[in-house]
Amino acid sequence: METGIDTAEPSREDRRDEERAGLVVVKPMPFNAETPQQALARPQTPTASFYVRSNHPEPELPAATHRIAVGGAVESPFTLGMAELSRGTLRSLVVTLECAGNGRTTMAPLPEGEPWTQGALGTAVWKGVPLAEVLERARVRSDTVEILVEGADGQGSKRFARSLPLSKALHPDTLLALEMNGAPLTRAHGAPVRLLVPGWYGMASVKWVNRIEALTRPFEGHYQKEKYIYDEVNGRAPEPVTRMRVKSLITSPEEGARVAPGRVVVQGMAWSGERRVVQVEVAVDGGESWKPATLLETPRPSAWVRWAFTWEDAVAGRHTLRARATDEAGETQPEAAPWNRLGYGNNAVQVRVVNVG
Ligand SMILES: Nc1nc2c(c(=O)[nH]1)N[C@H]1C(S)=C(S)[C@@H](COP(=O)(O)O)O[C@H]1N2
Ligand SMILES: [Mo]
Repeated sequence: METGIDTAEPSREDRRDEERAGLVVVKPMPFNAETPQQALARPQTPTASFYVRSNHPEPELPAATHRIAVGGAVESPFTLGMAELSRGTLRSLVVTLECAGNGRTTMAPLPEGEPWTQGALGTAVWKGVPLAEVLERARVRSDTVEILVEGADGQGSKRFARSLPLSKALHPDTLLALEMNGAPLTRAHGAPVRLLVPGWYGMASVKWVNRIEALTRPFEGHYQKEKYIYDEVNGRAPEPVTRMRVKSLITSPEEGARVAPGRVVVQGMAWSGERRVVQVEVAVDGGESWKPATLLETPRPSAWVRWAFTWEDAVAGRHTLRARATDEAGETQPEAAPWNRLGYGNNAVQVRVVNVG
């Protein structure tokens, strides 16, 4: 029977459209999109809903033939295929990734850059081989200070490349990741291999890894020195953007939601770079009446923790809810994050408006 329905296998482009259907598009080309609010309420962000931040069009690297060149200040340079890499020591980690520009749109005056609201954020299970294992095989020379990891996207001086201090590169949790949420990486998230730097803002987790190089001098490329720096903050010298600042998010009730009077359960997430979150507090309406929320799981480093708070006697009308996280180093979210020219690291307490009644 002729149904008019196309039963052919979806084309690669159709599949890409599907992959992107769950996202809030910020820019179609290069593709940049936020995780939708509802997906942020889940303990792990489904890959199809996980934000995408790409500075250039996405390269397409065939897993079967792609090789990473490992060289620079090493005794034994080599190239590494994906099958060989996957025979290394595989580790799985739950890691929260947040773009350094997340929350930029609520900084004033509005900085330049992609207009991220609060959805350049997600948590996934990542599987890969420690970068340290690859560096060990290359035998990094003793005068090495940084490890450069280069992507396959962007041209010339705008090729996406970032360096890590040797200590962070050698950390056992710093992975060359091949999988996300139990499946091979999708093209948008860096297939066939990306770096994963737990606890650091997303820019460190270089997608589409092409080349790894041991450096005897600090890297000064565009994405190291001109972007991803805290620039023009009260006349201080620029500082590199590294670890994710302590932050929290209310996931329920959703923005603008209407809820019944009485008991309202407020829920959300909280995270802080490589550190554990130790406390989340909630304030109903303005002022300083912060009350402790309950952490719903044992906090782990580098991943968000879910929390809940019971708002006992919500009365009809419009109310504001705020959440504020504190980490094991005693750092707490500020009311306003330090303004900087490129609008990075906005971990200010957020205001959620809800209607009761
Ligand atoms: N090669 C390459 N890697 C990259 C980027 C990029 O533009 N090119 N963007 C970085 C930034 S700024 C972020 S926030 C994360 C986003 O990862 P995702 O798209 O998988 O969410 O990738 C990082 N890795
Ligand atoms: Mo980012």
